Parts: sequence; structure tokens; C-alpha cells
Amino acid sequence: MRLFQNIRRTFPEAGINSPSPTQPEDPAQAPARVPPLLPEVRSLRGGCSACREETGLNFGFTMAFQPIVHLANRVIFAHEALVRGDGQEPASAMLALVDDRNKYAFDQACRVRAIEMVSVLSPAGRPARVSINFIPGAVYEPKTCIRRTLETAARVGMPLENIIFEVTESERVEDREHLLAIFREYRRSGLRTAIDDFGAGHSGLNLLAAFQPDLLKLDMELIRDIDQRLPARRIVQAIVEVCRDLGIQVIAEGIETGAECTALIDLGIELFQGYLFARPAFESFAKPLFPGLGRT
Ligand SMILES: [Ca+2]
Repeated sequence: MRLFQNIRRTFPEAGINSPSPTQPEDPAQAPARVPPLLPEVRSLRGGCSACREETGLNFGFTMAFQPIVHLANRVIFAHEALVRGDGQEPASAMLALVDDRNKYAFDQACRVRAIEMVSVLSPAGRPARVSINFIPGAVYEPKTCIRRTLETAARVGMPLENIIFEVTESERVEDREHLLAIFREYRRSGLRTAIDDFGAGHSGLNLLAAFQPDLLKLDMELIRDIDQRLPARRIVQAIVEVCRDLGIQVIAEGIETGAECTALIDLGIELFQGYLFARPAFESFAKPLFPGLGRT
């Protein structure tokens, strides 16, 4: 409780979150929330109008969290933080409010909010891992822009190795060096890194050849019906092999069926995210299901 009080007292930024296209939550089907909408989490929303002026944001926001599970161990590996409106508006509605003038403040506030909320939602003394999406274009200088993240982690007692930054490679070639500089600085600081949406559009082999993150998230389009698509399985098999050689953990995201999951287990994948386990939970941690996975 003292932690909550400290967070409330020191909580400046208008909170926000991540630009992820991950699946939206469905309240009708969402698994039980653990714990249900803590008042301490509510208190992290929005911030006062003065704080909003300070951060350059003129809107409030909050987060939903979707677990990434280690299936064999039946444990939660991390929670991906996903931006939402205070009224549960989807990430797309919030991102529509972001422009060149406020993207830096938005990105910074998202990080701070994600770390603070995970700290509040975690069991006492056992902070969960959090995976935060970030906008490379909102980072003007990697070292400077990471400072508030490090300060926030220190303030709430979050170990830096519990913080993962995931990013989709920008389509603009000139951003590559900037993104690499960010990744390297984050790693140097003790944070973990992930390439998101690997296999989709611009998140590709060139980035992987230039930088080897801690984690690689396979795009959900590659995953969909993979049990019925031999070419997709062969491609994922090769990616898993490359990642094993490079010391990178692979996460399969967007898992919806047991058959997809079984096919991916057979390919050596251990970390999963998707509706099969849990939908994003608004301002709380979802309790994932670990369904029996038949070979249908
Ligand atoms: Ca993501």
C-alpha cells in the first residue's frame, strides 16, 4: 500500500502507452482480471491539467496489458503494455491524437505510465516484466530520452532487465541508423530489446543482421493457420534456427487456435501471445488460460 501511495504522490505525467496493433480486448470474453481495476491504477490516469501542459499532452490515456506466456512452464513471461483511452478506446483512437508536436511527450508518458502501472499491478516485491512499444521517431537523442525511463524504474523499484522495448522497423531507410543507435543505448543501459512484427512489411532480415535483439516477435500474419501452411512452417523453422544461433528468444504473437500453437511448439517456440491464452485486459493483468493442446 505504501508503494501505491508513493506512486500517487510522485505521479506527474499524463499516462499513455504503446502504438501496438495488437488484438483489442473483448470485455464479453475477457478472462478474469487479476486484480480487478485497482483504485491505485485509476489514480495513475490522466494527470492534472498542469501536468498535461508540462508534458505537452492535451488528452488522457491509460493502458491495457496482454500477457506473453512461457507455455511449457505455464507462467507469464511478460505483459505487453497497450495504450487505451480512459473510456477503453482502442490504441488507434489514441494514436490518432498524436502528431509531430506531441509525439515526444506521448512516447515518454507511455513509458512512464507502463512501468508505473506494472509496478502497481505486480505482487509485492515481485515486479513483473513489461514490454513497451515505442516510437523511434519520438526519440531525438537515445541517451537523453532514456533518462526518464531509468528514473521511473528506479523510483518504483523495477529492475531494468524487466523492461523490454519492442519496436517495428520504420519503413524509412534513413531511420535505420537512428533505430540502431537507440537499441544499442538501451542494451548498454541494461534494458531488453525486441523486434516486433517480424516478417511483416518493414521488420526484416536487414535489421536482424544489423542488430540482434534479446527477443523477436513473429508477426501474426505468419502465424495465422500455420498448422495448415507448410511454407510458413518452413520459414518459421528457419527463423527459429537463426535465432537460436544468435541467442535470441522467439515470441509467436497472435495465437488463436490450439493447432497453431501445437505447430509452433513442434518448431521449438516456447513464448506465446494471443487470444488463445488471454486478451488484453483493461488496466489490469489478465489471467492466461493454458488450454490442452491437441493435435487436431
Ligand atoms: Ca507490439
